[in-house]
Amino acid sequence: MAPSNVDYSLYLVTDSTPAILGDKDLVQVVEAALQGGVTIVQYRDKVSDTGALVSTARKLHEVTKRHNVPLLINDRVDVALAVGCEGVHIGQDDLDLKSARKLLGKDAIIGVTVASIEEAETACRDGADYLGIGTMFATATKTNTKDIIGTAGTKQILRAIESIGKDVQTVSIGGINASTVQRVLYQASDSKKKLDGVAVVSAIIAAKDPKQAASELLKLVQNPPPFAAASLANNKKAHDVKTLISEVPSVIKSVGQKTPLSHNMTNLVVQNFSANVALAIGASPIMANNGDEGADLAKLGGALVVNMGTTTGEGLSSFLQSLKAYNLEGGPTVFDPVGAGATAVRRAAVKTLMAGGYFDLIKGNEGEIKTVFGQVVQQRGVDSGVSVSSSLEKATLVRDLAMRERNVVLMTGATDFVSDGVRTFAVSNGNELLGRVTGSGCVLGTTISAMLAVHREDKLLAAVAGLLHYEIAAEIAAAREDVKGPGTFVPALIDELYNIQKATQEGDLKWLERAK
Ligand code: 3NM
Ligand code: MG
Repeated sequence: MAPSNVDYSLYLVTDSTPAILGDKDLVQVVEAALQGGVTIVQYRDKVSDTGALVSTARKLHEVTKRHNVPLLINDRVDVALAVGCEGVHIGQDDLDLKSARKLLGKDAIIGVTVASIEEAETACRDGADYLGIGTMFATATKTNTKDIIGTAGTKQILRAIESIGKDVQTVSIGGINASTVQRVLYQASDSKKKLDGVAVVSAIIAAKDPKQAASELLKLVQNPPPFAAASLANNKKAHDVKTLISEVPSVIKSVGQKTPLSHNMTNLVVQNFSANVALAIGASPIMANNGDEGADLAKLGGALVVNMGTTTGEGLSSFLQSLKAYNLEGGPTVFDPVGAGATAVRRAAVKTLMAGGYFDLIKGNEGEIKTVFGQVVQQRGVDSGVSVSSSLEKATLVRDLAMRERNVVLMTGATDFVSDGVRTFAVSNGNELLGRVTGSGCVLGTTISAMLAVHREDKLLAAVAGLLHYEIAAEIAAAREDVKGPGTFVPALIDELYNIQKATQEGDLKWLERAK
C-alpha cells in the first residue's frame, strides 16, 4: 500500500498492559477492532522482549493484511523490518526520522509524534507521512506525555502545517473516545486544514466489545456533531447588521411559540431572577444543578446554561455531566464563566470545563473572556471592573476566541462585542442600571439560551436576538417614570422583557428601532 492511499480516520494504537487489555488476547482484540472498522493499526508494546515483539507483530500482520489495513510498529524499526509490515511510528525520543527512512525505504509509512509547531515543522521537512498530534486530553494510558495541547494547540499546529504547504496527514491522540471524538474533529479543524483522523488506545482496547466500540467510533468520525454550525457558505446567513436585525423578531417569536426549556445550572444569587426572566421572555426555566439530571433534561429539546458563579468541586463534576449529556443529544450549551479571573480555583474550573465539552456560546465580561482566552488577568470579584482594552482589541479577542473554539463569543460591557469567528458585531444598547443590580449578566445568558434552543442554524443571530431583547428591555425599563433606581428597575425590566415578547408576537416591532 502506497503511503498516499492510507485511510487514517480511525487509527488504533494497541496496548498490552493488563490495566487496558485486561485478560483479553491482543490479536483477537485487533481482529475485532478491524471488523468494527479501524482503518490503520499501530502495534505499541513498551515492555515485551524483542523475540515476543516480532512474534506478536507477525500474528497481527496476518490479521491486518486480511483486512487490507496497514500495520505500523511503535519505535522499533528493526521489528518492522523483521516482520515486513507497512511502517513505523516514532516518538521524539526514538530513532530519528531520516535514519528510519533510510532503513525502511520510501514506500514505508512513517509517522511522528509532535506536540508543538517546531516539532511538526521538523517532521514535515524530514518527510513524515503523517503526524500524531498530541496530547489532546490528559489520559491515564500515557502519563509521561509532555504537553496537553487541547483543541486550541492542535489547531495551531494544523495551521502551521497548512502554511508550510506540505501534504502530510494528521491524527490527534490522547483521551479520545466516543464522548470527545466529534468535538475534537470539529474544534481542532477549521475550514482550511482538517484532522485526517483520530488515534485511540483505551476507547477500543479496554472496551468490553472492541468491535462494537470501533464501529461506534467510526460512525462518529464519519458524521458531523449535532452542534456543528451550518457553514456560512452553504447557508444564506446575514453578513450585514441590518439583515441580521431584521431576522431577530422571528427568533423571539419562536421562543414565545415553542416555550423552550432553559436548563440553568447556576449560582444561588441569581436563581430566582434567572427563572423569572426566562418566564418573561416566553421560555420554560428549570434550575437544576444536579448533574445526575442532565441526561434526562438534555432529551427535552432545551438549552443548558453552565454558570460557574458558585464553584464547588462537586458542582464542577455536575456541570461536566450535564454538558456531556447536552453535547450528545445536540442541545445547545451556554457557558457563563462568572468571575473566571478572580481565583485560582475558577481559572482551573474554566480549563476543566472547556476541555470537558463543547459550548455553543461563551458569554462574559472583559476579564472573564480574557481569562477564557488564556490571558492572565486579576479580576476583583465577579464584577467587570475597569476596561483596559480598546474596542478594536475587544472585537479582535472575541473573534479569535470564537474562531479557536468554533462557537460564538459574547463580551458584555457598555458596548457588547459578539462574534462567530467570521462576523463580529458591536451592540451599544442597555442601560447603566444593569450594572447596579446583581445577576444582570447571568440572566442575559439565560435569555440567550432560550434563543439558541429555538434557533441554532445561525448561533450568532440567536445571540444578537437575546442581546437586543434584553438590553432594549433594560433601556425601556430605565426610562419609565416609576423606576427610581436599581430596586424598582428589576421588576420593570421583567415587565419590559415580557412586553417585548408580547409585542413581537403581535407584530409590533417598534422596540427594535432602538437597536444600535
Ligand atoms: N501517545 P488513550 S497519548 C500512545 O500524546 C499515546 O503522544 C500520546 O491513549 C501522545 O486513547 C497516548 O487511551 C495514549 O487516551 C492515548
Ligand atoms: Mg515512542
